Amino acid sequence: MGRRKLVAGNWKMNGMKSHLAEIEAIGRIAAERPVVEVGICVPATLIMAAAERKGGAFIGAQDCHMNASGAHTGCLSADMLAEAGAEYIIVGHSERREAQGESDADVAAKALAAKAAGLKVILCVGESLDVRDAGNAEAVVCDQLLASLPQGAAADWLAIAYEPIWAIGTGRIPTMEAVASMHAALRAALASRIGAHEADAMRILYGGSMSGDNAAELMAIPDVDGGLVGGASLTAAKFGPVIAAA
Ligand code: G2H
Repeated sequence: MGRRKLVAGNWKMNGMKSHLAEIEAIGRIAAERPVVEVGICVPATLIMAAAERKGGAFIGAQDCHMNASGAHTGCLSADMLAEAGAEYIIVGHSERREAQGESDADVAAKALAAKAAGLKVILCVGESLDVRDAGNAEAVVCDQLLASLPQGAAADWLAIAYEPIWAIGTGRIPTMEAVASMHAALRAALASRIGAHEADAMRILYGGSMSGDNAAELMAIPDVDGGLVGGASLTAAKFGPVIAAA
């Protein structure tokens, strides 16, 4: 055990230069709470400027191409993002799996590309409401995790984020029992692939409407090692209480 909590903001397609003051404020909060690893995954256009203002936080990206370079108009490589100042990257977010048709194999390839560029990776998995209602969420999400897991997955460069799709941006979250059960199932699935020791060291974050109102209860669950936070990470006023709860 002894996993350091990881709390990462995911600004999605939000954030202009006028929001850099929030990065500075979040960076100050992070510097005051070094027991928690805190960061913000910003739009790529903000990475350079955010990296200059990050304080005690890390700056992350939200996606990369799986190739290192080439004829991929409009895409960004992991090397480019790292050079700009990103230290982390989100891969496999459900908004990309759904809207951009990213497959599990794509997600694993992107994770490997990110690792090759020296980035740490937050790999997202999660079930739809149909799957949850059908009662087989844990089996589906564990299968998704194992299919998305890159070769050489290890706790020093990879974290998992469990994000039930129906909880994203809706204000709804699963019961604490359901979160606890899912995270335990995911850790067991990890152990089956990478061994119990490595699985025990790997952080499994919860994501989906995490906020200052529910973060303490969620992060008190033994297998919840932090959060991937969307709407509640956009300002220091909202993100601060989540960081404080970790
Ligand atoms: C889930 C989460 C951030 P929100 O997508 O990854 O967003 O906290 O707004 O539900």
